[in-house]
Amino acid sequence: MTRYSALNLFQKSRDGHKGWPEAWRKPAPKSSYDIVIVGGGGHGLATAYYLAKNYGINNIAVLEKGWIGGGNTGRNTTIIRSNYLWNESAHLYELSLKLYEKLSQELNFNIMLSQRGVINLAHSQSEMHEVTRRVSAIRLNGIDSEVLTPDQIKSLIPIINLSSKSRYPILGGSIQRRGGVARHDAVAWGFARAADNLGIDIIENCEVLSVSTSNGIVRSLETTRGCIGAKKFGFVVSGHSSVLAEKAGFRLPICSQPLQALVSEPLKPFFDVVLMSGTVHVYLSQSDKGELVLGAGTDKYNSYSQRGSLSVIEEMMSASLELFPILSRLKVMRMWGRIVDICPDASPIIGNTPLRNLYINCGWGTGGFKATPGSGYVFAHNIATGEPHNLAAPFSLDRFAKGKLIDEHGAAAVAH
Ligand code: FAD
Ligand code: PYC
Repeated sequence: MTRYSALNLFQKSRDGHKGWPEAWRKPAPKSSYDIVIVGGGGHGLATAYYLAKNYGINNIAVLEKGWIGGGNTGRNTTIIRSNYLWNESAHLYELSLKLYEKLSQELNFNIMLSQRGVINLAHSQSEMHEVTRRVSAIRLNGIDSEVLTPDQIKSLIPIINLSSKSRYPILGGSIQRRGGVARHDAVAWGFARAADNLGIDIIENCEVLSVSTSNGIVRSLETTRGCIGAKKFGFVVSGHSSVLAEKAGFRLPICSQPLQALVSEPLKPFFDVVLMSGTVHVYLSQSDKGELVLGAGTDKYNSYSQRGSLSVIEEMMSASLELFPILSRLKVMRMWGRIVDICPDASPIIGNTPLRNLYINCGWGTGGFKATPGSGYVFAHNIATGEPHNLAAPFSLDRFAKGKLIDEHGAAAVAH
């Protein structure tokens, strides 16, 4: 009997809001699986889901040291888009956006996708040239992108400050109208429930402490819930990728830095796009609760602490006031931070590792939420077949040895 049986539904309606069925089981870990995924964020859960759905592999565990989606997945600012410069990235992020467009139906879980448009501002002539070049490159890849004049920006955001006297006057910008936001928790919960329905064991409160290897393969993982073996392993532990890689005996070209965000007190709906400025350095959107959601760049030091420094918040606030003097009396309600893993070219690593049965998916930096379904889709292919998916092949670890970097710092939206 499934947990969504008629009996459950009947009991739920009889009890009103009591007795909700659990969304996924809480199984005890088995001693061995076909595949173990470490990391119960969106990317790890999506990988497990597509492994089961597309490759019929169900004997899988997802090991999560905390709770599902409690990492970067549950702490990001929910922006999704596919307006990347290079062909390799454009195709990967566009796959993800296309999967997002059908994800609520696919998972039967409302991820609250809102394609309200993502605007990037330009504040100088050289930035306008760069915006125009990017828009052309993006369109050549079949992805929607348009140049905006200041008047068009004003009609989309009537409260924006377009004064030519401001320190960084707005000369124009670009928009991806299919970009927007999606509810981050729902993405994790939707994938978790769907993966669980396909028989995957989601094991929370299960931290991987050490990795046992011999003859070039991973044998098992020592965890806080015992020793767990598998034929194949996938590490998807954003923020701690280098820590896990070191336990497995290899190094990653990654810097781990704090990234912060904050929300204001709630306001009536007035801001129905996502806005970014890499020059004054802030991005903002309005949540369904009415809060303004704001963020900026990373703190410029390596750290595993879960908080950032006040100077970043201060700069973020002065940047928002540059764009929106009208918000000067708005109060900040709360702020938070989390660690992001950043590669030298601001692109992810997806693929094989020096250990033959270990695969890694990491380095999404400040921008991996938008990639969640696409990343899981291509990584599942990699683990199931042993070979990278053709869209993920350029993102292999050995690109750093070959010098084939995919520099996407400009598309990262927030500075690394
Ligand atoms: P996570 O959700 O972090 O999952 C990894 C999991 O691994 C964690 O749950 C962690 O607990 C677990 N783990 C770690 N070590 C172990 C271990 N030893 N054993 C077991 N489990 C372990 N991206 C966008 O596209 N748009 C945005 O607007 C955006 N805004 C952001 C704002 C902020 C403030 C931050 C911090 C990030 C933002 N990002 C954004 C980036 C995005 O959140 C991440 O790239 C993405 O969520 C990574 O997903 P994940 O599943 O790989 O990682
Ligand atoms: O990648 O779009 C993005 C993003 C916005 C804020 C943080 N990351």
